[in-house]
Amino acid sequence: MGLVIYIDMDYFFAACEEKRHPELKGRPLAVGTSDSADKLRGVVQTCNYEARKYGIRSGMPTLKAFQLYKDLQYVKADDAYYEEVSNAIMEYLSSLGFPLEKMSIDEAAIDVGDLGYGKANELAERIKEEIKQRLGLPCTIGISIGKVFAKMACDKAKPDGLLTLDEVHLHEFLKSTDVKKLPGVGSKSYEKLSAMGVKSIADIRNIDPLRLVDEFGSFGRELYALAGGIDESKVVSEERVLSISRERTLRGLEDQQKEIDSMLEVLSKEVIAELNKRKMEFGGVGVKVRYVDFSEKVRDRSLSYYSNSYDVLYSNAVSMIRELSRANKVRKIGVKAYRLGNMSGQKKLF
Ligand code: DCP
Ligand code: CA
Ligand code: CA
Repeated sequence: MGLVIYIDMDYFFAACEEKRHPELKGRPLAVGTSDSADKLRGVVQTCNYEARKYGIRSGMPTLKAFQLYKDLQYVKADDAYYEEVSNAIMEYLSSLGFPLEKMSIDEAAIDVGDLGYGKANELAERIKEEIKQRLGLPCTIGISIGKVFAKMACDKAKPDGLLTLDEVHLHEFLKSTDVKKLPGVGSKSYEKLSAMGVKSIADIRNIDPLRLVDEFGSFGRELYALAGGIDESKVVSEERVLSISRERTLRGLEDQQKEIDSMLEVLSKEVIAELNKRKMEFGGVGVKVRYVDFSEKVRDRSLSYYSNSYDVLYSNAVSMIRELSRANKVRKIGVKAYRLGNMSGQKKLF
């Protein structure tokens, strides 16, 4: 079974804002759902660690956050921007060449196989460094035998940390960690487990596994395994790639059509590069346009042949996107190659 390296970005939305507005750094900052003008109505989506010192947390009404710290800096969330940063992180991680599973907008697990703890630790240090250098963002990394323990190691090492739970440390960790830290143990399960005398994760081993299954169903079996240091959660990578797409936000230049055309060239080149890397061809082209009011339109077109040509991708994409971008002001465009086939496999077929 392969080791898992688990990466979770630190205070993600707020870190993205600090990156593009460095003047926000160093003082409490929250990112929330509502406009700055109407900021007392919304909810805090996240905040930097300076704000956490005052007890501010994700999910808290913004009003409460301002009560906790009246000079709080506040920014409205910009989902499109965080998505782009997320894509850049995932692209970098997948370029490492290991199976990768994206777990959420700001976290991913990679399976480094039989690399061993020493090498995995070195790789994790490099990943932290590269994400900081290339993207200007801090992250925390956990390493262990499965996704659950690797994520828990990551949680424990936050922020800007790195923690490896190898066999030796894992047992100590299970003995000293409160059972409510286990992913999946909510307040109900926690009450039940407490009533059974369970405090640490390792304490679960004192309970008859049949009783655990009675109480918790198949989750009971998993609890028993985890408590014994067995984590079978594996990285599930997107093995069957259904499409390859790239998208980007426009800068909003005067001549929108010109900007769209040149951005489409760049995006098409990126898609072709990704196809070539995977030795794949496409039999369909799609485009997506997001307008300034956040509405979206898509178009796609199946081809009567398979191709890996940039010209085929670009010319189809550009004609569809012109049609969509004539009338409205565009904020973001995307291009997609689909009906993918393996180049060697295709030749065998025909
Ligand atoms: N998020 C949200 N609403 C929530 C929780 C999170 O919109 N109630 C968003 C904002 C977060 C992002 O998801 O930046 C990632 O969530 P995390 O739980 O990973 O938290 P952070 O990355 O913000 O902080 P950290 O991981 O350092 O604790
Ligand atoms: Ca995070
Ligand atoms: Ca996360």
